[in-house]
Amino acid sequence: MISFSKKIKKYSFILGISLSFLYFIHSADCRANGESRPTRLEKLQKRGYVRIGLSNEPPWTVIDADGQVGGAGPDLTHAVFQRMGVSELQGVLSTFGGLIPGLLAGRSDAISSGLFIQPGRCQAVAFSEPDLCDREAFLMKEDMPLALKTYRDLATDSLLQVGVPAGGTEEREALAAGVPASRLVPVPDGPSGMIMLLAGRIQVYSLPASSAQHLVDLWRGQKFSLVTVKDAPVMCAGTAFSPNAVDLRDAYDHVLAKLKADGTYDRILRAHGFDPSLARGHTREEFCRGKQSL
Ligand code: 6CS
Repeated sequence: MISFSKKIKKYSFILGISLSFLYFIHSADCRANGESRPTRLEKLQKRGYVRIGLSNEPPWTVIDADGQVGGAGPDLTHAVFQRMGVSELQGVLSTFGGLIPGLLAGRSDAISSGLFIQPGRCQAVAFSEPDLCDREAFLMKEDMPLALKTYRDLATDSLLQVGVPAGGTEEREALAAGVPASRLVPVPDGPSGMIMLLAGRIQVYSLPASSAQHLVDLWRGQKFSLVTVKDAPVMCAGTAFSPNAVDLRDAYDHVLAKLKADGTYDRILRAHGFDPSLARGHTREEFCRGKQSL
């Protein structure tokens, strides 16, 4: 008497064989009558929209009251995909740390949220060529007595609690400069960081300079000081694709280069206060190799 589990094994083996046989027939059939399987880009063109993973961090990304997605990243990515024959862009909102897991789980087709190109991330996703670049900054209450200009300064003062974007680069930079993890406080988003600063929960909030300036402008009733970090390189972001969507990433890079050549790229970046000259002449490879300075 064949045991139940042996039966299961036998039937699932037969099922496996027949499914792969059917797949083989089908793809052979496609190839036989010259039909090739649609590429990812062809699928998006047919579907008519691209799903973009983003977190809420102006001016990199802007989500307005009726959920419309904009900001430097999505506006640039939308312009590229429109040239690729995909007219609509749909935003998939997530925390910063949830962007890559969301992409790998298929909840988005690409990430356009100012995701800095870094060696570790290059192992997980396929980045486009650099698009948005920025320096790092420290935000502090104006009455902060200490002249803090470097991550090194943060390491030497054992009383400082430092806020960093959850899942962001700043945590890596601070740890590399010797700031103990016990003094790093993950911050979910910009407004929370400002509330934590005002409440004295953190004394320094480390984030990209353009994000910091946007928050200072937003909280103009309060006195903050914004310092550009001296010992951190200029960071450049890229639009990120799933590691098995390199064909789509390459098609994207091809059109991005055209937009960098015809003025569209400059116009979109300047509209959001980004300097288009920073990314020029630099490649994803450099940043994936861990380029240190610009
Ligand atoms: O990619 C990063 O890690 C950084 N980029 C942005 C736009 N915000 C979070 C984080 O700082």
